[in-house]
Amino acid sequence: MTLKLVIAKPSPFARKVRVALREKWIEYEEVMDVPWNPDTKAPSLNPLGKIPILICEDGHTVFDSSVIIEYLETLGQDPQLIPREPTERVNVRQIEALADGVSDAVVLIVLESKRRADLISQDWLTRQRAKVDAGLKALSDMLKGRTWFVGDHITVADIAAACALAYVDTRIPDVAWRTKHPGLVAFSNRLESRPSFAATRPEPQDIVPLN
Ligand SMILES: N[C@@H](CCC(=O)N[C@@H](CS)C(=O)NCC(=O)O)C(=O)O
Repeated sequence: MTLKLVIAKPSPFARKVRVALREKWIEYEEVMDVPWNPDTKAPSLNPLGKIPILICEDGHTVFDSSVIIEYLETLGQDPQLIPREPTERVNVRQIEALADGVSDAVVLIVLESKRRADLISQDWLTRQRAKVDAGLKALSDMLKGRTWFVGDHITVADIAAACALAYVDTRIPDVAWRTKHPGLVAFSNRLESRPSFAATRPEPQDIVPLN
């Protein structure tokens, strides 16, 4: 039995893990699930009902993209995506949290936009949009035009940031991050040209409207 990863095609969190598995050349099987649909399997595997979820060879499940990637690190396959050195580790984790926060804000914008027109809160959309703008500016400032966020090879910081950028493009393409942050453009182009990213491009998916 191989590892199974429960994913949705647009999910930036699932993409982080899909890229990590590919970068490490770990074989796995993808299981599609739409966590917003009534027939979703996610709640039976993760009490939070969220994907991605890793189903390990002995059947136990690991959820939350950060924890899954931490688990993948224990399998001993290079490249090491989370540094062992404590200061570098905290830096990588901080950038990952920032990038994931941008993706979280985009998810909230998508969900709010799908509500019945008279229920949509413009204040809420503005609040989440401000997080996207501030998060992308902070990522740009932290990258400082370098090739990698931390150290001299790919880490989960780079993976999470590139996944967040592509997710912004997929869901809220009017965010003008390319004109504001040229350093992030070069970074995103470089990452997206890697086979692990090229094979996992986000594909938009219809969501059942929530009220
Ligand atoms: N912190 C989680 C976030 C995962 C997440 O928000 N997944 C979304 C899809 S992009 C989901 O499954 N949402 C379903 C729900 O909230 O009910 C991670 O990094 O894995």
